[in-house]
Amino acid sequence: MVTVLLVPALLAVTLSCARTATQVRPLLQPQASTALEPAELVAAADLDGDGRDEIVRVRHETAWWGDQHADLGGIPQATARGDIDGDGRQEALIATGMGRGELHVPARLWAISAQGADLLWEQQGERAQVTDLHVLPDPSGGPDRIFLATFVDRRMVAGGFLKDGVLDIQHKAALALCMLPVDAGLLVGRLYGDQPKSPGDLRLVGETTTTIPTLRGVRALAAADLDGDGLQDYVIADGWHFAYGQQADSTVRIVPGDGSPARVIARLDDSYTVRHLDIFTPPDGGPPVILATASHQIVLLQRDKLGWAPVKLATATETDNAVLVADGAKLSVVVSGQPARRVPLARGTAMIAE
Ligand SMILES: [Ca+2]
Ligand SMILES: [Ca+2]
Repeated sequence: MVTVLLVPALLAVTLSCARTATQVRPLLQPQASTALEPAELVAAADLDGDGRDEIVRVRHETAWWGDQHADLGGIPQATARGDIDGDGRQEALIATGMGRGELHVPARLWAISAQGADLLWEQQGERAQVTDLHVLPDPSGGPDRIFLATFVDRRMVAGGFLKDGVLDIQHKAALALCMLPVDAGLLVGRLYGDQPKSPGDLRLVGETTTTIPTLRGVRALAAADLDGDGLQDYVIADGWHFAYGQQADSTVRIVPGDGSPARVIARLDDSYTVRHLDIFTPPDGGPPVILATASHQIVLLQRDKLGWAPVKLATATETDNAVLVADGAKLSVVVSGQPARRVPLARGTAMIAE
């Protein structure tokens, strides 16, 4: 930068670029956080359809929202949101199962609505653990569809769409903790390969099965059209290692839908993995943004002029989760914990290219 300031020709170029770069938008920046009541998991959805998200918090296996509460009977494991019954109001989905102090409960999926908590699905088994949960639009225009991945024994994970309380299994694979239906088929991310402690991988299961190169095992998946070219791009959290405390690389990678080379957009050095990825479009417009829940921090990834800029929103523990909360055009991220925290997001001064 010093060199640029000393060379008038380069300075002129820089200023000219600044003048012509009208398609810029300030990055979302975290504001001072506020403490909320303690929660082991937080969920959010616009339960009454007024354009403002309601927050659901789970503590001691009980969900609390508005003036209601419900006993979930298990440790919260995953959350997602969508209008699963097509009534124009969202439901907050919460998966529960086994965990510390709870070894003999079934895996369950709950739908929290303005009316109450509905049990959508339940499965007994030696490992009651929902490993992945997505709510996806129905291509035929019906209500949003639920895709869920769950252990069916100690090692095998099955994933499928939930229909009338029954899991319509699409795929099974050992330690495939994440599965995501995409336009081209089903993305299946394995933590480990076929041999004990061997690296996991990512496969696209369609009419044929292809392997998408990753750095070892995969822990989280998301997909969206990030660059507006009409093609789905994949976002992948990889780098898992069996000696994760020492050897893991907590990387976030984009596989562009146009076939151009995959690239790492973030490497989170203080975390050993990214456990969850969410992609959202800010209510005031602009390109999609990625919310990454890592083992030790919550990070927002946004496109800037040079690539992707990571912004740390909060520290986190290995069991915390984070959800985006919209209140009209006002955005915040709510992070579980003791206490839970709300981190408002506001447009700052750094520029983001559109
Ligand atoms: Ca609402
Ligand atoms: Ca609904």
